[in-house]
Amino acid sequence: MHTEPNILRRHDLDSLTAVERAFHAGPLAEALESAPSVERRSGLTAEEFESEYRHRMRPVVLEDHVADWPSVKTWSFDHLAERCGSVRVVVDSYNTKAAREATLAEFVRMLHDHRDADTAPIYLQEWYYQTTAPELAADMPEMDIAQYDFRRNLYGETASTNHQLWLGQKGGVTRLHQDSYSVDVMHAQIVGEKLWYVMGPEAELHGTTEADWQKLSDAPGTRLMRCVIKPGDVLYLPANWYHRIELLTDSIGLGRKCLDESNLQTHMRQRMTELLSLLLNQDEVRRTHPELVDVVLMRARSLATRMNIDLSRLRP
Ligand SMILES: O=C(O)CCC(=O)C(=O)O
Repeated sequence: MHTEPNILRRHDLDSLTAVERAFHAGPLAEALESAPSVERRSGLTAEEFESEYRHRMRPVVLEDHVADWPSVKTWSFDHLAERCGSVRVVVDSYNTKAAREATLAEFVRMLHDHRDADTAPIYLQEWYYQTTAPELAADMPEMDIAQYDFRRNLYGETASTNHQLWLGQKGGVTRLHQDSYSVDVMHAQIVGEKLWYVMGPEAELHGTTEADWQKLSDAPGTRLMRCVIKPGDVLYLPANWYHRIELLTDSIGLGRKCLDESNLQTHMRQRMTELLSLLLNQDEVRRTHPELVDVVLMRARSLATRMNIDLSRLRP
């Protein structure tokens, strides 16, 4: 059985907990306090963004880049509850024990009720709103800087507009992770503020719960940085950068992924590896990666649906 040596890339609960703990106390937490900020730029043209950041694979916060979006100007939690309150969502979907179905209106009510309660913050993570509330898309128009997204050539227009909304309560956390399939992150902040800690793709630490966090913090490849994004800001992170997010206030953000053509080969290889492993070796995969199988199946099914693929047939 292959065990991922880099603790930052493991998905088992012990490793996830050890990494999360390192963000709260110890050498990594101390290094984060003084970590440099991700560069902030305002008024960049799409060409400047391309040449200064995307082609050089440098993270950047584009200040106020979507400040004129209707969502940034008008949205609140209550506004969304009024517009699409009956839509069903899965709250706390990243926490298998806490995950539960609710309507969006119920989620917003829970958010209000939890405000003064001594309970864990609730988070509606990765809501693929376009299948259940497509009318919201008009309030988040396509960004000029995202035109390079190669997924529309691969999967068609519908599948490539598979963006996600993240709605959560102050204190909510998305643990450190890299996005799957080598896609770039473009995260637009709509309501509230979020703190992002990011690390370069070379960041690596072998070991288990006793890992040497000082070594990681000191390594040049770690490239530890932080930034706070505010309504109207867009954070660009090149593919495979690690990120961990903490909600400084109640928050709504749009996760919009982009596939850079230069990552096409890696992207296809990762997708094929997943699909072929599921198809040809599912029992072994269930044994070695029990926490990932259902997620990967769900993602593959949803991509197939959006691509209009009939899963009961071999050929059209
Ligand atoms: O905002 C969050 O909590 C997570 C967002 C994220 O991981 C992403 O957009 O890739």
